[in-house]
Amino acid sequence: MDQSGRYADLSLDEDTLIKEGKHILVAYTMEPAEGHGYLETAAHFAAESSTGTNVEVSTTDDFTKGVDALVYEIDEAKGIMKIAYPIELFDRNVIDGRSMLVSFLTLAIGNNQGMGDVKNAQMQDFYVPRKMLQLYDGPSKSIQDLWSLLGRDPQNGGYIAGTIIKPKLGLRPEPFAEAAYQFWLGGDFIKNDEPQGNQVFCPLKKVLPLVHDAMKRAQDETGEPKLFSMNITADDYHEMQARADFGLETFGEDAPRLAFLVDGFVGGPGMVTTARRNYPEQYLHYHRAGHGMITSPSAKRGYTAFILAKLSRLMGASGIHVGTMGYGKMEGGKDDRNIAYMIERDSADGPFYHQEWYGMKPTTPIISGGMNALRLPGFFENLGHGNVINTSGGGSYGHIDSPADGAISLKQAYQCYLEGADPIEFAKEHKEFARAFESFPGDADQLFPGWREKLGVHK
Ligand code: CAP
Ligand code: MG
Repeated sequence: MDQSGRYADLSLDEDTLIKEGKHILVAYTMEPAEGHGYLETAAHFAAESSTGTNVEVSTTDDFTKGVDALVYEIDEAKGIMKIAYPIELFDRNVIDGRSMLVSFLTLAIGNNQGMGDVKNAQMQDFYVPRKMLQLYDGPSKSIQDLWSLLGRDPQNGGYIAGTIIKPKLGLRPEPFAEAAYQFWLGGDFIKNDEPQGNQVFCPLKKVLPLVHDAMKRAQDETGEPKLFSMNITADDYHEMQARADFGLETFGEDAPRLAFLVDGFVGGPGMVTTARRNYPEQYLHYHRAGHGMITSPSAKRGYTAFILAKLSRLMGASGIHVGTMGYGKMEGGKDDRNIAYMIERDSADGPFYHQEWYGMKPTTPIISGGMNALRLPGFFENLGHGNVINTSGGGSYGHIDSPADGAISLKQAYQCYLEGADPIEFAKEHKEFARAFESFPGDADQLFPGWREKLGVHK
């Protein structure tokens, strides 16, 4: 049934829709299934994503039609459709009247992902009007708070050198805490790896006190504050709270420097919001493991990594992994810097929409995945700054001298970028950075051909 007479109005003007501020606008790529017209399929998509189904129903009244989602633009050649969703469609909390991202997802990326007349559809961008933006939590803590906790200029604290306790799983409490101590002798920030929690070989209640002790010893020895991002991911929010409360109790006077990590993609908005609303004093670290199933460039469904990052800021993530923009091991390219700009700035352009954030706190771009000191200068150059958290697991624990030297090499990479120095020349004056060349010879060969001769290193 062609519903374009009801669920499409191509006369609508996007600038007017934005000025009126009564709709969330969404741009999708979409391919209709064989034998289905583009506008007809887009209209059905809008119906299923708002007030309709595949047939007319007798219970529809005029009010219903007033909150229909409407296709307002299509570009069949490019396979793009744009839909205006009246903000009244989105569910509001009974407890405080605020809105919830799960409602946006269940409509804008819900049944429409499995309809027979849609070959594929993927959300590419969305615009949130001011009155809707104010109904989402947004972050309670940001990188400014971390810079402050690290004793730096809270307005311009620069690069935060971090790592992930590696191996990903399999360390028992004592070696786990030792790995943390060794990195903290040179670095700032340690996160649990995304699956690390309360495994039987490394019980949380045994390992966390040892990690805190490692933090205290490292702080005493270096004279520098340290940060730990503790995984509180769990199916049951009671479990999340039990872990978080234990963490705060264990870290005691160091609790302000305890961030909470949630595997937010697999856990969903509910898990993120449990952390955001129950522990607003803690930096909320969003790990996105699993996102590749829909955000990979090879995917044509769901939504992109850009969307995920923008959603996470609305949910209240203090920081989210945004990939390595072609400089690390994960998928991605240089233009992914726009993902960072959208979550860290108060005004930014997405692929289709400009977004003003009206003072909503920024979400820190967290850079992780195959990074090491050699890859960082080019990364910073591409992004245009280093005001990020970088977690280099292999890049720290794979440094041939020590995890601490791995951490120092990361910080030196940032210094090299800030000075605009040639990395080879810089290496001649900075041992730990130079030793990163020997630690990661494959990267060195690829990034800095002839480095051995220039640095006087023989095989
Ligand atoms: C990185 C990492 C992160 C990935 C996730 C890993 O370890 O801990 O989970 O970065 O990807 O398990 O691979 P390494 P993204 O530093 O040793 O690579 O940050 O793109 O979500
Ligand atoms: Mg990991």
